[in-house]
Amino acid sequence: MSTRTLKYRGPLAALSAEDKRRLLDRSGESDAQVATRVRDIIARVRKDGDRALLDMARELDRANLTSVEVPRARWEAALASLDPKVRRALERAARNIAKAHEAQKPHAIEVETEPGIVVGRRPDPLGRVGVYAPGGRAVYPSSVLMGVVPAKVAGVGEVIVCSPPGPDGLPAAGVLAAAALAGADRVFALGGAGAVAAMAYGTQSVPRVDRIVGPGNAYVAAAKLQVVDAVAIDAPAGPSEILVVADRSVDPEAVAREMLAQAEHDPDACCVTLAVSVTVAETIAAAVERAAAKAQRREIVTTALRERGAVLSVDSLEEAWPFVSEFAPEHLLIATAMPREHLERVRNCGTVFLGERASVAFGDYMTGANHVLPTAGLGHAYSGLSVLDFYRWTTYQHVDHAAAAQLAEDVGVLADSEGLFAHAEAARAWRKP
Ligand code: HSO
Ligand code: ZN
Repeated sequence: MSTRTLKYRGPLAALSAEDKRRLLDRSGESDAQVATRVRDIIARVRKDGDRALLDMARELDRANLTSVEVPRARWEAALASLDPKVRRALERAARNIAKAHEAQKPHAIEVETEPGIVVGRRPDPLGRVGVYAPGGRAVYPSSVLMGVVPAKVAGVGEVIVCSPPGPDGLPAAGVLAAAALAGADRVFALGGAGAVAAMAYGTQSVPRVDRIVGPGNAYVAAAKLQVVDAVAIDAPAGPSEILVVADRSVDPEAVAREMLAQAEHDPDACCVTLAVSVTVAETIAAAVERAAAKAQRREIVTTALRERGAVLSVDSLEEAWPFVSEFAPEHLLIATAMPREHLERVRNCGTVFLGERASVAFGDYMTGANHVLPTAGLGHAYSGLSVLDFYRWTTYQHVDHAAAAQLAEDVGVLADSEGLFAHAEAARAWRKP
């Protein structure tokens, strides 16, 4: 059996500084050519609107569209003809996502900072949100649910879905069905940077949105970063990642299954296991190699493992936790005897799975947690998609008569010190109650 599938094997402590840096750095080169092409596409959409979108559908998707909007009857038909087993499972997933995200809803707050001074903050659902759903290799109806359901739970006024058309002029049937099931309001057959530009700036038929969410390819990611002057975006999400921390209680085959599950997403996926003791690591590495050789998506899996796959040993769990927080994986699986005990030790992970039974696949589809998560180590700064992404906040303040008189002089002093005399005047006018 080949032992060459995994890029890194051996003790974590023995990794060279260069190898460790390579393992931690999943940022991918920012491609100047992609950025330039995206800039052109955005300019074209801003200038020519629908005309540009229809031309690009022909050029890039080989789709001859007369309109970019997909009539509701089409997506409802896609849902009606969905395999009933798949439909029931999607409905179950949607219910759990709704339940989990309902519980995350924010509340308005009011606080009296001094007697008579009240400061409040109220969450308002966004007016309109755009959910992007990729085509090609990553046609994931489950990801449509992860964007649309939380937006609807938040009370967003209108949720639109954009997904690239195939040659028949329609997005993938599963994406259409999921959009219908999740309660999307409008669907557009639009892909790539053009879709992002249309949602950010609006065209004759695509309404501009307040926030764009959902994963996409390099063009979509680059486009999102170029439209932040007009619209909010979600955390940048790239190729899938998993970090497994395993002790000797774990079934090596279970760890191998988890490594493969994320590896099959993308040849650029990053799958790493830290195992306590050299022997456990060796057993897991062998299980991963065996499973990879038999994987249905073997090309993708073996490329991912060959480029970035690692099974490394640590002497103790204590040695693992600092690496976990530094690595900041999209998914952390704590496959140890007492997983919950370690939760407090970890930071920066997109989402954490507690115990070998908590397969990442459960979270990817069904637990109700969101699977749109920060990757490439960005978990140190960003969180996964949640209901909170679908609000903006209004703050307000109220000052009663006595409090105004109390504030006047100190505010006047600060305003004078900044040379803002009209501010001082506005404050001091209330000196007398
Ligand atoms: N694991 C992916 C999400 C997904 N899995 C969709 C299955 N379908 C996020 O990295
Ligand atoms: Zn997945």
